[in-house]
Amino acid sequence: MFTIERASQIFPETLTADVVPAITARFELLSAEDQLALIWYAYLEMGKTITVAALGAASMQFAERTLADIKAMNFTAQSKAMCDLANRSDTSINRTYSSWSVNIKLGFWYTLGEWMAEGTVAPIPDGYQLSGNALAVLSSVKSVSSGQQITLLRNFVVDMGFDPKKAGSQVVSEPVTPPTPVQDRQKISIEGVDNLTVTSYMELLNANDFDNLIQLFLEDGALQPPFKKPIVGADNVLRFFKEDCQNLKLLPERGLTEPADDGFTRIKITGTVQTPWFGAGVGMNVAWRFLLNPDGKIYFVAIDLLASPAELLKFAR
Ligand code: 45D
Repeated sequence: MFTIERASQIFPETLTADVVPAITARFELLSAEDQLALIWYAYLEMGKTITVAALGAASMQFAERTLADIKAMNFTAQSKAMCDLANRSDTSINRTYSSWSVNIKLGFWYTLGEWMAEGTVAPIPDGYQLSGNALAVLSSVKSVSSGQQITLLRNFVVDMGFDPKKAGSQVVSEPVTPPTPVQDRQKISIEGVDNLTVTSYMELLNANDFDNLIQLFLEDGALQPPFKKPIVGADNVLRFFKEDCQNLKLLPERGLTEPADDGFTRIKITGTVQTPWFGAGVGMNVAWRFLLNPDGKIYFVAIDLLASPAELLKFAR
């Protein structure tokens, strides 16, 4: 019998971008001031090559109050509020921040970044000197691929704030957009893989059709996002889809199907994924590792951020 633990070990030759958790861990050791300045410099640097898109107004309404409160403060208080976020101290702004979904957090910082650039919110002090450690982390951030850089920025932001329960039980997230009308959906084809469950997974996720997507999973099935523990159980996976997976663009390219124990099937696909934040500007190289039961239902799928483009073509037999 497969367990989630065993399932997560299919296709062990897949090399993931270990630099991401490694750089994140070094970042978290820096002072709050260094963290904010480092993100600012990294963000400016990236802005030269890729552009961030603001999310729709609908998704920003949840952060509006907090943003207005911060805008009304003087520079000293604004800097303190931002440092508090990085310090994860117990403040009311931090508690509110922690209750937001990833996209609302990113939208909040996106807005603050705009305001810092135009001078309505306290900028990073002119001539701020990063510590030696912070400079080393910044140069590591600059050295990785753009898909890995945006994953780092996302990590840095997600863990700020203060969550009294340590496990954001009630997340405030954007309303779920209606699924793309059936006639406007794009058909997916994957070189080397002809599997209805897998192609439906890609097509339904691209269409934001989460209620049908979840039907592909077993009730006790699991999904493992990059660098995370598996999310177990169809209800939890559905919540994750609705909170964190809107408007993604999955572009699977090729793959391999193999029989596994007990009549199960394992399928590895590689390709790229685009986030609504950066659109076609950044393609993240990923692998999907599926384990399907004998009825073709998803027992397990892991999404890995790949170490390098060479991994896109690696299918060890
Ligand atoms: O502190 O099949 C300032 C799943 C300075 C689902 C700033 C998936 C101060 C299943 C600049 C103001 C989701 C797993 C801060 C597939 C300061 C599935 C601002 C994968 C913070 C394929 C910083 C999807 C800002 C994937 C504004 C892999 C930073 C999705 C903004 C990955 C950073 C999406 C942004 C990623 C980062 C998105 C917008 C990595 C966005 C990253």
